[in-house]
Amino acid sequence: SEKLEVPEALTFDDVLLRPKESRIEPDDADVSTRVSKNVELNIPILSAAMDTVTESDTAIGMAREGGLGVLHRNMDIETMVAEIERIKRADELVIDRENVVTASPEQTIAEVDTMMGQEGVSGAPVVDDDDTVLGIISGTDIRPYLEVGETDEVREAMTDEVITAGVDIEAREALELMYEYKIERVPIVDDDDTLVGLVTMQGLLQRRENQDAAHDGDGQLVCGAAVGPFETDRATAADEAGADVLFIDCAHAHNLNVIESAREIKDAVEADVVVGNVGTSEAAAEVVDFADGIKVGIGPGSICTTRVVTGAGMPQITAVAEVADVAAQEDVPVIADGGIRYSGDAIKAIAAGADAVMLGSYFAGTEEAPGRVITMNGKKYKQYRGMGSVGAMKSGGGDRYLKDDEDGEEFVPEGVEAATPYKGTLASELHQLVGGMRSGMGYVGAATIPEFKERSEFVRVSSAGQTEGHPHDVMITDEAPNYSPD
Ligand code: RVP
Repeated sequence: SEKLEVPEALTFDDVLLRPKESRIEPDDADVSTRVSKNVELNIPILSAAMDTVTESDTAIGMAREGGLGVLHRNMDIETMVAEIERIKRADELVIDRENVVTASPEQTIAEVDTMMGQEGVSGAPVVDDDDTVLGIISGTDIRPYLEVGETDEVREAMTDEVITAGVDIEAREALELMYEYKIERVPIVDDDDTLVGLVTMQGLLQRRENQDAAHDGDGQLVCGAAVGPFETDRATAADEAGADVLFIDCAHAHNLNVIESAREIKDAVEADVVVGNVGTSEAAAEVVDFADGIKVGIGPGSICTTRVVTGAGMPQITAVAEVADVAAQEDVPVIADGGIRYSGDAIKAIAAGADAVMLGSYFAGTEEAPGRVITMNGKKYKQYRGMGSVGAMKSGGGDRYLKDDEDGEEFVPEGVEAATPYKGTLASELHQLVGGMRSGMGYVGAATIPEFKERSEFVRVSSAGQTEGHPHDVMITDEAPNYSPD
């Protein structure tokens, strides 16, 4: 029957990268990329919009390492706005006035000491009622008074010859000022000496530690946010709060209602809009004219049961390659979402045509990820669940899978609730992931992601070849940081 003349579709384990002539050492490989038309990253990695993967801690960690965290949408809009603001403020050079802890000259030493302790700061600009900067007070200034003059006023103890700077100060200048005058903080003032912000040494050092952080045009960390396909309110709120990329969060974006609504959202916001998930060239063709990025993945996720529950899906390497062919015509970036277990899978997804990859389970066990720590048989795990699982849908994500009935009781889930081994920090996981990807680029002899996409070729692997590729005929005695047997 013609019905049975079916095309083959491949996934990660079906293919390997053909090794090629190379002069590229892994450290030389440039892994910077575009995640959407206007947003660049320094590593091609995104953390999934899932309630056990990405809230602000994960997003801050991702952006500090050069990637992008995508906030999940199982939270109300207000909470999401606060999360976006937290990410945006995290590594700002100049702390905004409203977030600067200040002292008044009439406060007592005891009061200011308590206040600094509560606010977790070790110094504060001293301002009068009009916010004019009069001085600065630090732990060092007040220490001598604590024994003998707790009721003395701040004006007695403060340093009144205060070094200030204007709003256009750059990180390097701020650091030079601090070194020259041996100070820890520089109040930022306008022409009338009114306080408008603060630069701290701690903030500067944090920024220096993360040289490869992904920043927006204002020097703030980049931030992504998931929005439901029909959630225009959430989209505009996230946009106004400063999210750089909105992700239309849908399990089947080749739904024409979803596409119509995504177009409307795109017109209503300034942020880039990534549309997904899709898995075929036909779906890509429907969105390529307006999407700033296309996200690919129908059923590859580790916690996803879409393929078994619905019988529909596309093995991920074929899905990415099909979509990438269409996206390339309009120069729209492609994100491969789901199914990545090892760094080798991630770089294969890029070879298939993706510009960046999104992972859930890989990050769910990290310290930064939300979710409970569970102990089983003396080992630590963290909760990891699909957004289409019963648990996640009950706490709000029901419309992603469009299956909940009126009272929300009888879900037909397309995901499971699981646990994943507790890992270390996000930074150490990313180090392994990106390190492996760089090595893959070395094997292919490509110095950049675009060059790698161009130059890489696949070979097809048999099941014997697959077995050969994993450790075999040995008993693993020590855990490797980047490999665990399935
Ligand atoms: P993985 O990295 O394999 O854990 O997959 C993560 C991806 O799985 C997510 O980015 C999302 O596209 C998909 N997902 C999330 N929830 C579900 C589900 O419940 N089916 N699937």
